[in-house]
Amino acid sequence: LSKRIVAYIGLGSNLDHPATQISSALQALVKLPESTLINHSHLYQSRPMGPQDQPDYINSVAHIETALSAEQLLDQLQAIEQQQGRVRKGAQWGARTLDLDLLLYGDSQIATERLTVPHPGLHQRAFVLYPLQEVAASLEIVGLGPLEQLLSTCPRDGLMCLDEAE
Ligand code: PH2
Ligand code: MG
Ligand code: MG
Repeated sequence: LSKRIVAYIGLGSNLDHPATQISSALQALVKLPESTLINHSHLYQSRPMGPQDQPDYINSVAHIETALSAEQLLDQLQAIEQQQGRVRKGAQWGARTLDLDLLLYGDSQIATERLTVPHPGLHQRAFVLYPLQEVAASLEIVGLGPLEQLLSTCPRDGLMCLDEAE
C-alpha cells in the first residue's frame, strides 16, 4: 500500500477564456490516477507578474492527496496542460492557456532538472499564497515557515477573489 501524500497545485491561465480553462483543469484533476481532489480555492484575478503586455490572469489552488510520486504527478500535470492547448514558447512568464505548478508535495524539498519544490517564488506571490490559504489555513511550508507569516509580508497587489468558484 503506497502512502498518500498531500500536494498543492497552482493553476493559472490568461488566454482563451481563462476561467473556463481553470474549471476544465479542476475537472481533469478530479480524474487524476491514484489521487483525490480534496478541495480547491475560489478563482482569483490579478495583473500579470512579469511582462505587462499580456492579459490578466485567473488563478486557483487545488489540494489533492496522491499516491503518485512527484515526478509522476508532474507528468500528469504536463499532460493536462497539453490537452488544454499549452504551447511552450521561449518567453519566461509569457501568456499561456494553462499553467499547472506543483507548489508543494508533502514535506519534500526537491531540486532536480525537472522539478523545484516548494515552487520557486511561491513565498512572494499573492496569487499563490492567498488562494493557498483558503485550502490550507494553518500550513507550515517546508524551508519557508508558516503560511500565515508569508502572507503577513505579501501585499494583495490588486488580487481579486471572484465570487463563483465553479
Ligand atoms: N504566471 C506566470 C507569469 N505571471 N502572473 C499572474 N498574475 N498569475 C500567474 O499565474 C502568472 C503570472 C508564469 O507561470
Ligand atoms: Mg507558473
Ligand atoms: Mg509552470
